[in-house]
Amino acid sequence: MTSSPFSYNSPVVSIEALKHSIAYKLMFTVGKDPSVANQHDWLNATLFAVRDRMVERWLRSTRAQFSQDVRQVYYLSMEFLVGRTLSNALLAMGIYDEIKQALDEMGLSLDELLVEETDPGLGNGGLGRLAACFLDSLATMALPGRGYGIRYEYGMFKQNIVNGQQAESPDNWLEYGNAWEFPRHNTRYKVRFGGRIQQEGNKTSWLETEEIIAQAYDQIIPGFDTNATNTLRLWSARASNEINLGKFNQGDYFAAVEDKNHSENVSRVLYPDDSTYSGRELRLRQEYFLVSATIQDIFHRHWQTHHTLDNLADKIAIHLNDTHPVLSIPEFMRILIDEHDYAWEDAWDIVVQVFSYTNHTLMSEALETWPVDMLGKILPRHLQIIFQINDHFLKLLQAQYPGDNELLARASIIDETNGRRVRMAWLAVIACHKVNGVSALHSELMVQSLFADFAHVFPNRFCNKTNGVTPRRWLALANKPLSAVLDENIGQMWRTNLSQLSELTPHIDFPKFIADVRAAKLENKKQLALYIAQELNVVLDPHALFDVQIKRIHEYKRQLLNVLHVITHYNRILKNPDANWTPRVKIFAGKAASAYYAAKQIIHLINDVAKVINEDPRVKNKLKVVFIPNYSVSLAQLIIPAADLSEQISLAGTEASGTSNMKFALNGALTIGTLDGANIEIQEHVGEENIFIFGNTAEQVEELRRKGYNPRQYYEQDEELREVLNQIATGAFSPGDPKRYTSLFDSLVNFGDHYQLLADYRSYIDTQDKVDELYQDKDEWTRRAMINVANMGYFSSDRTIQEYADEIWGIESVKL
Ligand code: B1H
Repeated sequence: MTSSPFSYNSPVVSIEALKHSIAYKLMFTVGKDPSVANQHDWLNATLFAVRDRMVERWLRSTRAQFSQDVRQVYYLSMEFLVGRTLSNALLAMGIYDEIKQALDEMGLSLDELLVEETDPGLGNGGLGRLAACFLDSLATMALPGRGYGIRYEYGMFKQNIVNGQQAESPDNWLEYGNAWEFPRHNTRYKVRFGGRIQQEGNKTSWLETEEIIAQAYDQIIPGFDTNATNTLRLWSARASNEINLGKFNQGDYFAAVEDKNHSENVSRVLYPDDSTYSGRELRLRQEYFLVSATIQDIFHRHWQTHHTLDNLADKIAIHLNDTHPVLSIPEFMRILIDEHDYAWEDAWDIVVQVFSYTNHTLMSEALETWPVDMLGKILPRHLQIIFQINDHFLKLLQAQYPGDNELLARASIIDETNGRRVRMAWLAVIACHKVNGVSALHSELMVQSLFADFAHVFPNRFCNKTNGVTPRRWLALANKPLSAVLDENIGQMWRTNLSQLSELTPHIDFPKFIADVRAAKLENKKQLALYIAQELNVVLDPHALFDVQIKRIHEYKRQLLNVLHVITHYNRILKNPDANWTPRVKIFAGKAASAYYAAKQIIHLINDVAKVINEDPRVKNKLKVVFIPNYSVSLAQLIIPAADLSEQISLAGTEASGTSNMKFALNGALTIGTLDGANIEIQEHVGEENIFIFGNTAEQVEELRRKGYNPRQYYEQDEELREVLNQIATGAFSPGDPKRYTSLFDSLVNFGDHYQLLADYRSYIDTQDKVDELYQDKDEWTRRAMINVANMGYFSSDRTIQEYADEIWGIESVKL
């Protein structure tokens, strides 16, 4: 074995042994004869064979964590968007090429099997994917941590485009089984709802509750090039009585079974909306379901080793991925006080040391607040504890700021301004020793706006942890052509030490390097073009500029601003067809929340515009527009490496961080973006000359709002903009339904243009012109793209996780 500092040690595996275990798994675990096995059977056989090899590492890791009795972090999240597992596991174990060869010799293609794997959609977008990147980094760095979430039976809905519009269908991802999970039939906890409180002296009991069962399903999270692994534990709901025997005996069979269905509903489906908080009772039940099962499990594990809860704060850290699992706090208090007789102060002391919380959004419509009545009905004891926490806090505040009743009303966990509601973010801030934002700008705005009062009360509580992405999935796995070029020039170690990308800098001036990089990009673009030809029947020129905006569809992300550019560009081509246009392909993908009308209109408009432009013979190859349906982690892995231009054009001050911005730059795309979220830090790292920044800053946005923003003024003064908006309003792209977009027009021109598209339009268009110009100089474009890649080391989730480990959780790597 080599031990060069430029490459990883590869394990010694025999191809024959791999072939044998795949064939064995097909027969004895899948239970099929090779002569009748289909692709999916072979995929499962391969998954099982690989999983077996990983189990050994897993058990060893878990044993090491246990025996070294190190402090652990538990990462609680309602979403984990892990993506497909097989390819990642092969990469982590260093047997990708070996399995490929083994399958090859068996007459099978690894590439064909890989795309057979269902991509579990257990998340909405950035927040869920961040959780998955964090698990990957924790495992790779041998940091002791576990993810806890919900095993939704239905993940994010599937998106079809029907007549230009989004149509949703259920994502039954477990239909063909999930070879990667281990059901833990003996790890079950009761989760209780409803009931009443009984007070006897000092003792409070929660009685007459309705019960359901949470059952654990475990997944191995492999670390890259290490024996370290971690666990993702997902909970699935089971009815506590298989069927309601009372009703069954009364002969009401269907009512008995319906009851069972009712309780299992808790883990049935992911809420597919990450921008407006739902307020539904089922969501509250889901959140408590995750929390209750998880906290019981954590206490159980701790008790097994320590036989006391007094040292909890030394041994565990619990992290809340947004407020969704914040009921953990009253649950933790409840167990210590009601079940273990702790005094309030002692329990509270532990809570504050154990818990930490990440805020992911400042937008009021996404902040969780539960009506006091609803919370009291479903979790009466928790509501009581929340009131008590609030009392303690308000007393403290009163002592510190006597007479400031307005402050008291603002900082109270109970919002009395519209009905009585529990502000979950307030609860998190009051109970956690650390609260972080996800980019420098967002963390700064967080203490200036949303948490301004608390920042005075708890000056050391707030901090920033800029997001990152795992280079394993987002470069090594997604972009093999570019990875090969990197390996050839700087060795392989960037996979676990992304800062080493900076060693590319001296290579950037070599024509051979630039040519190799460009060839890699072209290969990726051809792959994507092939997919688009097959799926959408649109033929693309892979030499055109691939301009990509892929993310959830939301007004604040301003896909509509991108559409305004598309139409502007189209108009210009028609006016001057023979000019030297830089051929462009505009690529969109993303899901709209099913009840979000404005977002659905945007999808409709993109498809309407695409149809008109793609069918206009005057445009030819100068401009093409595609909307790729059903965006997912696996589609992102295909699309991002093929991008030349990354659109990160949210209104400044609205996108907390963004993470696709990092993935694109890491894969050699140039960014066009506003000074928002992590774009700002990307600019600082890659240099102003190597990124296309436009539009108002967060401060200017605020100032415009303060002074009274009048979008109509831009409409009236900018002729080109006016033409575009009039075309949309009068049905130029919806001739069969000319009024289709009048309300969209009104929302921009007459009803306030909440996300200030018109204010940024001119600067955006002018910047897009600079993009076109630079793309004409292919070498210079590639040079700048590679300066981006060379400076993306900071945006590895390994860096982010190291900061959490050191500054928030206080955990250290285990020795293996
Ligand atoms: C982000 C969410 C989110 N922010 C509510 N907030 C949800 C809110 O199901 N819900 O109720 C789900 C998700 N997601 C994103 O987090 C930010 O918009 C991104 O800017 C950020 O990069 C990402 C990760 O920090």
